[in-house]
Amino acid sequence: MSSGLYNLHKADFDKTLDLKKLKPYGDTMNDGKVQMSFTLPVKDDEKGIEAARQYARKMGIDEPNVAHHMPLDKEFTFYVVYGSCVHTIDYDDIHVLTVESDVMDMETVNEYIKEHFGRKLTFIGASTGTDAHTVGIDAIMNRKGFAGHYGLERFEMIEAINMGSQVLNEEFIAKAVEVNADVLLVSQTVTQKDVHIQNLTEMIELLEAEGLRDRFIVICGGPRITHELAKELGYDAGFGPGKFAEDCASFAITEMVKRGMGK
Ligand code: B12
Repeated sequence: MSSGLYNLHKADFDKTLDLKKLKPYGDTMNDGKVQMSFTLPVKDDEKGIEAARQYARKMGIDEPNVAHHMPLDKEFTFYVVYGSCVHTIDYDDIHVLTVESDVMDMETVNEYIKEHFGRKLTFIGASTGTDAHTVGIDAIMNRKGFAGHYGLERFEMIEAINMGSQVLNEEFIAKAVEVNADVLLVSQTVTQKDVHIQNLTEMIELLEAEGLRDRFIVICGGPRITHELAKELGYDAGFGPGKFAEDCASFAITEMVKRGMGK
């Protein structure tokens, strides 16, 4: 164990930590140490290294040290910079909107559905719009699942329909109606030019226009999706990295019961 980590366990730990002025921890409390990487569109030479240092200083990094630099091309260089960040944040003033349902495991989800619905529930999912990324929605839906968490296809009481990627919102909604889905799962990975916001918004607008919004539980997910963003855009919930089939299924079925959609 490094001496810094050892210090964490010493009795004076709480005296030096001020959550109102939270800073990164590197080796000692409040040292603000961070390591970051970025690319500058310049040659890999001494001038480029100085540019990286100056840029880091402007970002609030004190005594920046260019720990690594590597040319990506003639005119592009990758830098790893290490230093102490001067900025602090008030941790006590942070309020995050999170999904508030208890997470059940696969067996408990199945039992809950049997008890409250007495039938299989249909979950339909897709990566919509122009988004070609499938790994996120597959992680939630594919039988084998992701990172040791089984996907919805494996849940005995869930009929999981995965439409894949680049599915138009109209096509997705039409299929949801055709199969009489209970839960809609939308995945968005690409966020360039806020394309995910436009696409997610269009989905809700189409559902509303067709008078279908209240018929389904509508959930979105992806690397940059937070529950707060999802709620803002009119979704029932949003899930990001580190969330799995059981998180999303637990939310959907308890929410359906809350809304009187059970038997
Ligand atoms: C693999 C990959 C690809 C593959 C995709 C193959 C496939 N079949 O999916 C290919 C090579 C095709 C690809 C293409 C492109 N890609 Co790409 N890709 C990646 C990469 C390396 C990994 C993404 C991934 O699979 N993550 C693993 C999954 C499991 O994580 P996840 O999606 O976050 O899912 C988890 C949660 O978010 C959540 N979740 C996700 N969806 C849902 C849905 C619901 C309902 C729920 C409940 C939860 C949930 O659950 C999952 C498990 O916890 C990332 C970089 C990276 N390292 O992340 C870039 C990345 C996503 N790609 C990127 C880009 C830009 C593209 C292209 C536009 C590149 C180009 N110019 O052509 C194209 C896309 C074209 C298009 N029309 O979409 C950018 C996106 C930048 C941005 N913010 O918009 C990234 C971040 C790379 C980068 N640093 O620039 N890509």
